[in-house]
Amino acid sequence: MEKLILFLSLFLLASCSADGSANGNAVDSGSADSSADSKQEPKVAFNADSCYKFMQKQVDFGYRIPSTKEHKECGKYLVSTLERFADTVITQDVTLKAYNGTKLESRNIIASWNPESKNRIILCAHWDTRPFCDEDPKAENHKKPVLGANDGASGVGVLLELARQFSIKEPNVAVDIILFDSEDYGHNDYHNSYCLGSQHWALNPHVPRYNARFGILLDMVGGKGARFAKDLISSFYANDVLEDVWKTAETLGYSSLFVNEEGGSIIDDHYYVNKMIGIPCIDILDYTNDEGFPSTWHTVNDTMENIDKEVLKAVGNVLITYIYNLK
Ligand code: AHN
Ligand code: ZN
Repeated sequence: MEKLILFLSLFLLASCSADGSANGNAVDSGSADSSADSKQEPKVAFNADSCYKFMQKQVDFGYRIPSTKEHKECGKYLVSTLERFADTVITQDVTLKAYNGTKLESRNIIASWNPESKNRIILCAHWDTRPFCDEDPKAENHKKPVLGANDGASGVGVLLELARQFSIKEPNVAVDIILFDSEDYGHNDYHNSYCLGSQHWALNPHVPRYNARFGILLDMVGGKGARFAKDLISSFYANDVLEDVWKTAETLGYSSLFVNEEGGSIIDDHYYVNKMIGIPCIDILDYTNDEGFPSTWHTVNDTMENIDKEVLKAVGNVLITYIYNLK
C-alpha cells in the first residue's frame, strides 16, 4: 500500500510542471517523433497545450491597452513568469506618445539566457493589444478594443513556452526574448505610429552597445487557417535566416503553413529592429498577398475560439528545431 502511494505521488509530481498547468517536458502525442527510439529524443518538446494556457492567461487579464490596469497587471504576470525561466529579466518602463497625443505607459520586457555571451539571438513579439476594432465589418464595433488572442497573445504564448523549454535545456546560443509594448496603437495615416515600443528599444537598447546575430519576430502565429509568406522586409534584411527557417518548416512537413510565396512589405516591429539598430530580423506573420491579414485581424473576433493549437504547435516545433540546431 505504502509503495502504491509513493508511486502515485511520484507520478503526480512528474506530471505537473512548475506552473501547475502544462505537462512538463513530455513529447506531445501526435508529434512526428513520439515513436520507438525515444531514448534519442531531445529533452525538449514544444507543448502546444502549455502555450495555449500562456495565451489564455493573457487574454483573461482583459484588453492589454497601454496605460490601463489590465495592461499593467498582465505586464507583471509576464515578468514574473519569465523570471521563473530566464537568467535575467529587465524591464524598460517609459511613457510613449501615440499619434493622437495619448500617453502610453509602456513596458518592454527582456528575458535573457547567458546574458554575457556575444553569440546571441533575439526572439520577439508584441504584448499590447489594439484599442480599436477598426477592421471589423460592423461599424458599431470600430470603437471597441481588440481582445488580441492572436494579435498579441499568440506570439507571446509561443515565446513563454519556448522560455519554459530553455529552462529545461539551454540552447547552444544565448537568447534574448523581447516582449515589445505599444505596437498596436498606430494609425495608417501617421508615419511610424505603430511599433512604438520596438522603436524605443532600438534607440535605447537594454544594454549599451547591444548586438545580436539576428532576430525572429512572431506576430499572429495562432489563427485558424494561418499562412506565413516570405515578408519582403524580412527577405531584404535577413534572407539567410528567412530561408533557413522556411527550410526547417519544410523538413518538418509544414510547407502548407510556411508557404513558399512572396509576402507583403509589412511595417512591423522587425522593421525597426532592422532599420534602427541594424540587427537582421525576420517576421513570422500571418499575411499573404491573396488573403492579406487574417479575417479576425483588428476585429471583435480576435478571440481564443479562433485559435488553432495545431498552428501554434507547428510554429513552436519549427522554432525549437531551428534554435536547438544553432551553434
Ligand atoms: C500595419 O498595419 C502598418 N502594420 C501591421 C502591424 C501589426 C498590427 N501587426 C499586428 N497588428
Ligand atoms: Zn494589430
